[in-house]
Amino acid sequence: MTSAVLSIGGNLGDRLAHLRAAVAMLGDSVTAVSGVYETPPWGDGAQPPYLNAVVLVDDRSAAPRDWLERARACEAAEGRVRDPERRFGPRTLDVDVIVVRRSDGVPILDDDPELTLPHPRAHLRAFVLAPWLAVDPRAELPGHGPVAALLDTPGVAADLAGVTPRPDLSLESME
Ligand code: PH2
Ligand code: MG
Ligand code: MG
Repeated sequence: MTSAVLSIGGNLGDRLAHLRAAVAMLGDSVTAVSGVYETPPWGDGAQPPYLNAVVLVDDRSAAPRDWLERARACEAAEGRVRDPERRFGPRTLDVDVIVVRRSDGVPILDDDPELTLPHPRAHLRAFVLAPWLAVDPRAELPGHGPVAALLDTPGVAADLAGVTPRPDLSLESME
């Protein structure tokens, strides 16, 4: 059994609809969903702003790779097209696996380039850390420490200024 922290984002098409579709596809594994944030694009030239959020998931039958497969299934369902020339280019939906933990809470570490755990750039990304802290005030990034402290590091703190909560947009289920 594993739990995971997933970062979801997108900057093409109906951005909110793509994020909502990801949460819906993750289904019963979802234990918490952050608010939605509008964030400046990071990397790779001019492109539209993103919507970002963080989803916490838990599934007694999921191995670490299953989270990657589910992430890719969500991206494919939302029409994600990968441009091999533009690694950080615009996309309808991106679902990144940030951290995976065993049921006893021990983080799983892996240097596999296909699924590096924890995510190798998460500690640098205010658009991951801010929603994550909002949904879990005690969040820790293995190898880097408390997420609250990471948001205070100079580069991240500067980026945080551009990370804008959008309380008018919600991913909570509308049942
Ligand atoms: N994802 C990227 C590249 N740049 N910028 C923002 N603001 N949010 C993202 O989710 C994002 C990005 C590649 O995964
Ligand atoms: Mg990403
Ligand atoms: Mg990705």
